[in-house]
Amino acid sequence: MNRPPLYVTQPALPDLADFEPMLREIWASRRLTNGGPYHDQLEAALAGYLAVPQVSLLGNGTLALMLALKALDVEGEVITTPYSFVATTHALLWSGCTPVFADIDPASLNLDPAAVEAAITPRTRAILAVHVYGRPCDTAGLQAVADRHGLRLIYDAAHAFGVQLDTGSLLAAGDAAILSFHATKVFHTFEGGAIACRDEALKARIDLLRNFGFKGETRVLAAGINAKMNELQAAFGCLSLGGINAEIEARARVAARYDAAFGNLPGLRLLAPLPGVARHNHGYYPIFVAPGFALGRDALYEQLRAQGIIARRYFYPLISDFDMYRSAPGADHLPIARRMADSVLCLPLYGALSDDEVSRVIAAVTAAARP
Ligand code: T4K
Repeated sequence: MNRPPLYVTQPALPDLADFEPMLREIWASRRLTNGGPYHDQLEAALAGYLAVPQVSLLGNGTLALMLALKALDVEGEVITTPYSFVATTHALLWSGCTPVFADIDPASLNLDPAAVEAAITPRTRAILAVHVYGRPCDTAGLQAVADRHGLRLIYDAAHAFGVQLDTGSLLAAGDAAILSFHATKVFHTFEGGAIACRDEALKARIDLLRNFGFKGETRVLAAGINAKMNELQAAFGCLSLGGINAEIEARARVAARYDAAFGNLPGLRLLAPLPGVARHNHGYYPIFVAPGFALGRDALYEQLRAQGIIARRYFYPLISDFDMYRSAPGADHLPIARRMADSVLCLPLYGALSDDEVSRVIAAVTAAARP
């Protein structure tokens, strides 16, 4: 029987019929980009939904990282995590900064504040932390390190759309948090991104930088770039925001079935929920293949692939293991990050995954666990 492949994710799509009137409106108005009505509507809607004071829409998450660094005038050394998508570190190079790697905490898989503090030098200017898989960093611990040493604190929250702490939005932590609205994310606009922050003046600077640095028609105040989101993407975002809670709930149901099926499989480690999280977004479902499992991680990856289950090794290799980053400060001693990267496998997780498809993934992983 030829079954269609199951990918690690699939973008949620609203009914095309609901998008058509929006397209007609855009056609009729000929307002395609440069801060049109859908752009402004989405910016306001996201500030409300995400419960953050300021949101600036951008072309993608990578540009958001670059603009956050630029808007906060970050130069010099920036301490960051090796356990992320390569865009996190690339943004530092594009911004003329020097990445310095520090190890992660084994429970959160995010930067360990003690390791960050140990990596500080007189040239350190900022911390770029990632809420990997939408799991919150130790925001209080990182803020304390940043405050003690006068550093900027930027969060790559590409995975953390809609994550709420008991104390409020995770995106309110630090000087700024960046989001990705790429097609593979819980909330997407095909491509897209944003910066969330608390400071109105910082938002004004980001808004200037995303449009070439223009202030009005005749003045350019900074070496800005083109990082704008267009009206098609923004209209799509306005529409799909209406379905986001249902998408997250559907993902939560899939994750709960995986939890129940894999919780006691020998040699498989799942991530324990972190304290203080009021709402998770279920963007990813990582499992960690330990020595007690019947197969090694790569053998499991191949075996699932042969059955049309296209799991992904997010995040392997470590960023610090790519040739271009191998000699970066800190790259040679990251034992916890290395252990996680060598054992991780992200299973298919998205709202449209059917019960039968979830059963198919569970059956395949469970069968592989038998020696
Ligand atoms: N910071 C972090 C922590 C990030 O994870 C990312 C991006 C960024 C920053 C940068 O944000 P952006 O500049 O991208 O906005 C994907 C995404 O391209 C990337 O956005 C994401 N992180 C990263 C974790 O994953 P790939 O190369 O693994 O994607 P790809 O094309 O192999 O897609 C994975 C699966 O998703 C496919 O097998 C099928 C499915 N898919 C994908 C696309 C693009 C679809 O069904 N439809 C689609 O249109 O990088």
